Amino acid sequence: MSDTFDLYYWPQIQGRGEFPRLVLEAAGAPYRDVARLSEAEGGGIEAMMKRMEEAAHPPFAPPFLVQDGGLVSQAAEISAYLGERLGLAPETEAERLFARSVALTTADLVAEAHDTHHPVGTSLYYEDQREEAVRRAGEFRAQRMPKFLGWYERVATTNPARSGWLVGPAMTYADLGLFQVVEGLRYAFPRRMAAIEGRYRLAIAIRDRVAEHPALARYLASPRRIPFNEDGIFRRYPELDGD
Ligand SMILES: N[C@@H](CCC(=O)N[C@@H](CS)C(=O)NCC(=O)O)C(=O)O
Repeated sequence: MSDTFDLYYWPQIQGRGEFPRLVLEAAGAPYRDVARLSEAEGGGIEAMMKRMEEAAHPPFAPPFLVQDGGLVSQAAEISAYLGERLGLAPETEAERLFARSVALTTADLVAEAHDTHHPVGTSLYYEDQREEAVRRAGEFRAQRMPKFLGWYERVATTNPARSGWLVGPAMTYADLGLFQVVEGLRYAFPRRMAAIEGRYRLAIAIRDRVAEHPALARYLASPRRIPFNEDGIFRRYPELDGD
């Protein structure tokens, strides 16, 4: 089996591709970020679309991963697939199942964060749904952010391994997902996060420990880490933030 992974995702944003990318980076795995390569290198967006069209198991949308001709799609499933093969998943079956549940819940949070700026339709411009976005973001800040962050806090608190990580005794892809959503929420809702994140000490401590992981610290300081921007999932629109 080839140990090189081909990750396919939109080249201008962190988006959902960042979840599997963090697993590859943390593990130090050899991978190609195919849509970010030049056409001469066999990359680019057209190469990504072609790969999707030709797939026997077609993904609905990027991100997807190709290894040895096999294709895995859905950010949470790719993260679990990689984590379980690259030493970033727990060992027991019960913990492996729960780590997947955590990653899927993180995907739910990502979808809700996206819908704060696109509550009416993904295909419409933000400017054409700003009013609804303000209302949706208000509910997200008041109800959903505390509910999701409080749940991560509870998961870390009740982890029987008492490791300070979300699942089992060591850092897993589930913790990398928590890191990414904390970073995203801090970017998109800086005022709200400043007001509430002190309530989630264990969850924020996980974010900090992930950021200090040597391979990830190198990655985060590198040009491979695309800055957050207003084309991605987590967008900074001041009118959507508040205490
Ligand atoms: N549930 C999927 C969602 C994939 C998805 O929505 N990808 C976005 C980019 S982040 C996309 O390209 N969507 C195109 C579309 O929905 O038509 C996942 O978590 O991977």
